[in-house]
Amino acid sequence: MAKCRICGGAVDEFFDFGRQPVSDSFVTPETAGSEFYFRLAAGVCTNCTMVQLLEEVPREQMFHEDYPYRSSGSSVMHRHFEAFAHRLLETDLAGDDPFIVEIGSNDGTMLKTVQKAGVRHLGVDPSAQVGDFARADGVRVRTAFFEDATAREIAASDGPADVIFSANTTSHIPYMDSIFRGVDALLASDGVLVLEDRYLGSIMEQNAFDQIYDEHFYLFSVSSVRAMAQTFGFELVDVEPLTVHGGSMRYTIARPGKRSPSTTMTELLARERAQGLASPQTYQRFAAGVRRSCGELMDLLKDLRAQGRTVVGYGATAKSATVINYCGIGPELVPFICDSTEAKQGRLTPGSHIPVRPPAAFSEPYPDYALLFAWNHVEEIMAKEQGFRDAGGKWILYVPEVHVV
Ligand code: DWN
Ligand code: SAH
Ligand code: ZN
Repeated sequence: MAKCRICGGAVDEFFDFGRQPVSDSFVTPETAGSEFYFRLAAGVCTNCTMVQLLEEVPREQMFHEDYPYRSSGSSVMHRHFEAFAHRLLETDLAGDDPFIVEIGSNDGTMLKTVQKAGVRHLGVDPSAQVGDFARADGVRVRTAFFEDATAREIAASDGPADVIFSANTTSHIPYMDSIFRGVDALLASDGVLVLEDRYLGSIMEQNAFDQIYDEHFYLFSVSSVRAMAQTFGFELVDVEPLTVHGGSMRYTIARPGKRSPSTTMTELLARERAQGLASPQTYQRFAAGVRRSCGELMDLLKDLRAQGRTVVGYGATAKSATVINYCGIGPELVPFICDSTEAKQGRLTPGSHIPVRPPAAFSEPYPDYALLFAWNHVEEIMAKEQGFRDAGGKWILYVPEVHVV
């Protein structure tokens, strides 16, 4: 039985997707086949309930000069981060000479608002290309992996941070022991660490099995984050459910006794017990759901091909690598995927090598069906592509189950 990366407890494996490629390695025809593969399998810790991968992908294989994902690719996420930055500016960043550090600052979408307010900030992100976009916007970024040593250097050069913020990043980092040692070195004594990430409760509810991929080493819950904070000498003091990314959770963590815990946490812990996030049956049901969704999706795609219908993919997401490669979707079923990210256009998806094309390709001409891989942005995308529906087009979704709208 594998050991939990957080507490050393026994990890109970509940699904094995087999050998899968790194999800954001969009290749060229020349580099196709060079993707890094690993065994993608997920388990739940029988002690601290942390859901985690059974195999770690070397971080340099995932996050590097050419990492393509940009937070600003979604206007909903843009507004989401702007709103939270404003909230911080009115609360934890309202003191004298405040300082915020963001772990996983990406293209600066969140820190841009802080920068405009003239507040001291520093983004930390190892992906150089996206960091260049942040710097072009005047955001201060250090191209590095945040960990113990990096944090100590920042503490020495810039002093303590009132806020350390991290969205959809700490779930990508197996070495959370080093992260929390770094937070301890960098965070002011009454400072807060604010994490937000896709929420395990929503993933289980929606059978969103594509959220399991190389970058998502952990899938956080209130219960597992509370245990993680405690393990590393901190205290979870507040939680806030969020609707973004198909259902996320914002966690506020402080040094023990520094902030009074909110009642929301007690309610959500009770809800997680009722949902069975610590019971093996929940993960067995999830595993059955994965097999069902993949079978139904492949049947639908093959039927549509047999009928001579055209199907294209919409949103070359990292999570689509799990759906496409585990279910066996190839260019013969989905000839291309359109995506607004320039760094992905003209490339091929990892493993299945489906071409990625610019958004204009979607309406030249519209297909009969669009398979929505970016289902977590469904409202934003369907509103943007109303013309597709007006032309009689239909959307295929596979979360929470396979259905056509
Ligand atoms: O956790 C992560 C999240 C924050 O972002 C990272 N591990 C990597 C990445 O995951 P993802 O690629 O699954 O994220 P998204 O936000 O679901 O990706 C959406 C994709 O769809 C992007 O490539 C942009 C594209 N897109 C588009 O073509 N048209 C997105 C929108 C909103 C659109 O209108
Ligand atoms: N926070 C953004 C980006 C999330 S994508 C958002 O929520 O949209 C994950 C980001 O984490 C990538 O930009 C990746 O380069 C970064 N990352 C991965 N490991 C990291 C580490 N140890 N320290 C800082 N950033 C890291
Ligand atoms: Zn554990």
